[in-house]
Amino acid sequence: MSNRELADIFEEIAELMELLGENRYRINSYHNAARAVRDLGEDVADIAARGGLEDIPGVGKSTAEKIRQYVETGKVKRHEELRAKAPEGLPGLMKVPGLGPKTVAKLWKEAGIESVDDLREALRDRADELAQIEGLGTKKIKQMADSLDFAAAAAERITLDRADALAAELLEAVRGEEGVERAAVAGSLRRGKETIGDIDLLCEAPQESGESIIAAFAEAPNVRRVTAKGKTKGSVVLEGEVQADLRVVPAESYGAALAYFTGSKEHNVAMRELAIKRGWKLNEYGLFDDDRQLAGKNERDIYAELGLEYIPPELREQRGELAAAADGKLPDLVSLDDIRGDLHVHTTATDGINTIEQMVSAARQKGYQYLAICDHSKSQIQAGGLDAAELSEHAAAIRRVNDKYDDIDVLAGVEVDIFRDGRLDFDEDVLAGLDFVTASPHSALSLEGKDATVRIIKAIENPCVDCIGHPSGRLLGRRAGMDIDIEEIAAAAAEHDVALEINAHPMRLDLRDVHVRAAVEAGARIIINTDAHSTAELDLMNYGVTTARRGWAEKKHILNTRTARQLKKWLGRNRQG
Ligand code: DGT
Ligand code: CA
Ligand code: CA
Ligand code: ZN
Repeated sequence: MSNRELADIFEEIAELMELLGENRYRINSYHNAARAVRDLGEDVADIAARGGLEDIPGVGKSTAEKIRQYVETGKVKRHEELRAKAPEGLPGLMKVPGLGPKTVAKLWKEAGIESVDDLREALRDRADELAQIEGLGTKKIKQMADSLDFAAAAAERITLDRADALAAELLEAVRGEEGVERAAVAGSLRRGKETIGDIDLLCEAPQESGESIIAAFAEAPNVRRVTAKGKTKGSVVLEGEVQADLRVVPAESYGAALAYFTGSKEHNVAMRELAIKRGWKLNEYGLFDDDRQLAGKNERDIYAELGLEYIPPELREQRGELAAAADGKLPDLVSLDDIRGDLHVHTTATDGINTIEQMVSAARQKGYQYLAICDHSKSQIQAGGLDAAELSEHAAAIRRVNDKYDDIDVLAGVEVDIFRDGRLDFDEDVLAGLDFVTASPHSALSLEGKDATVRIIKAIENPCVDCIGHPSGRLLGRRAGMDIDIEEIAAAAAEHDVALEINAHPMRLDLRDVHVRAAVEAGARIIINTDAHSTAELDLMNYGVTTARRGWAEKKHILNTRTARQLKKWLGRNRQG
């Protein structure tokens, strides 16, 4: 039983309702409930036990009742009822990237497709027939086939936040054990890679403690099955079929093992070659000159002995970091402490679950100097996007809140849709009245080649735009997003002095690491935003910072490391008064 599982149930209720053609307003309330539950810092069962369900923002009476059902029975009645009305393979089919409830309804009613397997078969045997269905067509059919492939490839990997939470639980189970000196995450999770295959953990302990530490690891609450249990290594399968390994190593080789199991494999190979060039040997036990250990206890010593600056894990991808470290030219990477504000958050005015006041209060608690409220524009119908009149009212409300506090600048902004042709959802006279304008693509995200790049550049050229939100529009594991030419986009952004967003949400991470690097090299400004739809999501900032670091970004490249004064000066570049 977990918050995440309950959130998935609410999400599926919303999808099934849409599939079955039910009331739109009700459907949105389930999307909101899913988000509210997913973002809670506390277990719903604990909240239910102390009678606090109805105090959760975004949770009303009827949602609270459903949470109680879940806590008591592990099920939600409404969910079971809806499931009974549709073939059991349909929820899975709706989870295929690009297949919303509407398309699935068509496939089901007009082609008898009731599961992912049915669809795969139909795409193989009768694609032409499917293309005849109204609203589908050959292009859409081709996209479906592509996204089935994409989903199959992505299914094995999980998002960073999920891996983080699972790893934290495992480390907690290990850290209290007798003999444990140090314990840490290694592998792709330590490097902050955008998705994680399996979780690699390491702990330092004397050999005789190994067995009991591995036993404690195997008994961690999130472990479902144990696949290997030895004296120095354990392997387990966690909820959601995620695999995790723990290795127990002695003090003298902890640093070497940490370096080795952090990887990447390509980085390791290059490090080992460097050692060989000096007539030495490098492995997971240490750096050796014949039998003499030169380093091994601490990771830093290995880099130092090899004549390298310490290379932060995020850079260990064999993308030039060894050469830079040898020359003493590694970037001074931006860190979470450098961040002074968030410039893309939502509120209850559109699809957020917290009010302006609540978002501002959470930002002040973080010590932020500024916060830009950027709710959706009118074309985002399913998110409750604002029209010009509503936006103007919302901006006034934001400014009233801003006037109450002199320790934070609350900016009245918008996240305006970029249409497929690069035009924006609002005219310049509407946008010019705002303090901050983010323009983002939300639809037509399978746009290919030149069209995608032209679309974004056109938005960059709009004189009202300050920042491009999630420029490719990808959703990890769900859709690949637009194949934008980042060099061209970064050059345009630099020329027009428009910032590019690193959207920190672990499902997005967009700009992605290599895009960040291109933006840094082109001299474009970058802003790291959470796109928070709740106060809890403001905490996702660290994933954006990690992605920035993987793109070699320094503090000076990131606009929201500036003070409020500096930021406002920049915002004045294309605003009067
Ligand atoms: P993942 O799990 O697919 O997200 O990616 P990683 O990087 O965590 O890879 P994983 O779990 O297969 O291995 C963890 C680390 O162990 C990897 O980053 C480097 C090291 N490693 C694994 N296999 C090899 C190898 O064959 N040679 C070398 N030099 N290192 C390896
Ligand atoms: Ca791994
Ligand atoms: Ca591994
Ligand atoms: Zn947004």
